[in-house]
Amino acid sequence: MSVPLKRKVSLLSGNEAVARGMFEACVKVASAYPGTPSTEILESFARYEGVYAEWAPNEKVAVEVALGASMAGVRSLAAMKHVGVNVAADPIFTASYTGVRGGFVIVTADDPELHSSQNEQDNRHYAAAAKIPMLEPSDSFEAKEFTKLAFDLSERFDTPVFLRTTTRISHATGAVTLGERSAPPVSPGFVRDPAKWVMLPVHAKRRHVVVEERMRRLRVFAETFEENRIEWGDRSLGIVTAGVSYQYAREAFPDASVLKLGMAYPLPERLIREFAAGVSRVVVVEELDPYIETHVKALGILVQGKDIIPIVGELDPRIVRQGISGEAIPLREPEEVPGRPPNLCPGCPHRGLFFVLNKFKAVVAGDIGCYTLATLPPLGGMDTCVCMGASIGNAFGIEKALGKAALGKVVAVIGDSTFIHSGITGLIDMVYNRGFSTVIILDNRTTAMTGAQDNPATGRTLQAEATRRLDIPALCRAIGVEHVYTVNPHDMAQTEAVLKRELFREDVSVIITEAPCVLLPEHRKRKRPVYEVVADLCTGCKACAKLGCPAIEWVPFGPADAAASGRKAAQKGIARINPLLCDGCNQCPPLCKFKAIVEKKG
Ligand SMILES: Cc1ncc(C[n+]2csc(CCOP(=O)(O)OP(=O)(O)O)c2C)c(N)n1
Repeated sequence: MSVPLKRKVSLLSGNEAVARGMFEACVKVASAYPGTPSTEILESFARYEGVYAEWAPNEKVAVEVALGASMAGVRSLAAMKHVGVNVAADPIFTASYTGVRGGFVIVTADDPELHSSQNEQDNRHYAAAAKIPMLEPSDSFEAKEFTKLAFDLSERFDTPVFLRTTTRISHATGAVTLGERSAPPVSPGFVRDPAKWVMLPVHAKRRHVVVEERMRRLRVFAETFEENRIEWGDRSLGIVTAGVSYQYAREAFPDASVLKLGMAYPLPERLIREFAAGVSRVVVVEELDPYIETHVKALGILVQGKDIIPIVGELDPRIVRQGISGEAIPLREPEEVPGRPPNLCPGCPHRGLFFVLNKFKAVVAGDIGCYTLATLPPLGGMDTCVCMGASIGNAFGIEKALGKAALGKVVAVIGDSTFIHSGITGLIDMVYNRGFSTVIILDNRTTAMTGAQDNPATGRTLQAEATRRLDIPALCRAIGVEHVYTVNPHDMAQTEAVLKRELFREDVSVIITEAPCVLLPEHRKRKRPVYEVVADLCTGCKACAKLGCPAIEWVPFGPADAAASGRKAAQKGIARINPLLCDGCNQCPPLCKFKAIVEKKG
């Protein structure tokens, strides 16, 4: 990215604005694991010159790398989606004790409404639990400014700082004033200080006292922090709000008095009291949990919140207006848009695996990735999905619960990136504790679900350097798995044969399905065949439709069509392959026993 220093205002998404803020704050080291809605922070930052940005194998490692960089006196940041903080919580809670040297910021990108997540947790609680201050921007402009502020606060108070965004902040674009880079007050170099960096109980005990003293100073700071501000208006209604909810509240009640909190933790008690005393009715407008509301109530202030504002899902100006005013505001007429259930892409290698796996009627302990879409009909191929890496542990637990009866009936499926993220330890458990379930690693050469990021098994870094490629089969063997096989999931006959053998083996097996994601540029560049249905041979049996491939369409016959074409009256229609969608994966031709699916010539 060429950095437009001369242009002073740019339209940036919240994620791009955070990256710009990192650049202006002279961040040296940034580490992340992809996850919607946070992914583009590192992707944008990596394009600036002279910075180091990496994909870590998981969020815990990302935080450890960034903390290490901070220990060595440079500014650093770790970014993740909300559930990533669960994975990274261990180093985060103790980083609160060690504090920092170079400014250290952790971005938690929350996902109210679960646009792309397995839960809707509210990570403001993490700030309070870990005793780490948290800033909450309410648009792209603030996303950049708060990022810079977070680094200043981190160094000033010797603490990691959370920057919390939500999907609408991360992905919406807004005007951002671009600034110059300003050098941080610290300089690189590791200074030995075991009492600060080595968290033995004897040291940690003293650091806890430091943390509490820091919290006391931060509480004082919060009272005069200029991003906690009162906007006086009509005093009959006072809204306390933060983040994107501030925009909704302002739009719904442009004349109301508003206390906008730029710092979600710690909260400014005196300012809240002053605000509440100046208005006749106080309402907290916040998405998800009654986090601010609980705090305000603890101050003995009469306040409304989740009794009138939903606790589940995102808000919008209509919901806020309706909740506070009590008037029923009708929804706009829904647009006439045909429903489009999510589906695996045409030619996706995962489809071949799940089609075959279905034949075995096994319990499929699943995981998170594109392949989770195989849960939906017609594949209906996944029975559990909890969090990244859970499939292998879940499968082993099911095996242990069922005992010998589980032989041939329990399978774990997990993507390459997810296996590296947090599946490896589950596999070690299965080997160590003498399991016999089958683990299938779906290696599509990328982290597809979040937009095709590189990972340790792709041989390329975030900053597009060639690197050593993690050898997944060798890794599995090193763990102690004796039966490791690689199959091409588009070759469903071969995949079925290997599954049939391994499912019933009284020992752990790993089957790696290896075929590139169809969206990878190197795959798209390859010349691929296109298949077509020979209309005269198609009997309308729909065997091919069981794949659920979006390229296979169904053309129903009108009342006269069957007779006119000389077919059996029972035939309801024929299959057709959309040549624009067909990826030439060759999964469907073997399914047609009438040999009606052939390669299109010319
Ligand atoms: C703790 C956590 N971090 C990140 C994510 C976001 N996420 C969901 S699946 C996934 C990786 C998917 O990649 P892979 O396992 O290779 O499967 P693919 O999508 O390529 O089939 C990521 C990063 C998440 N859900 N949870």
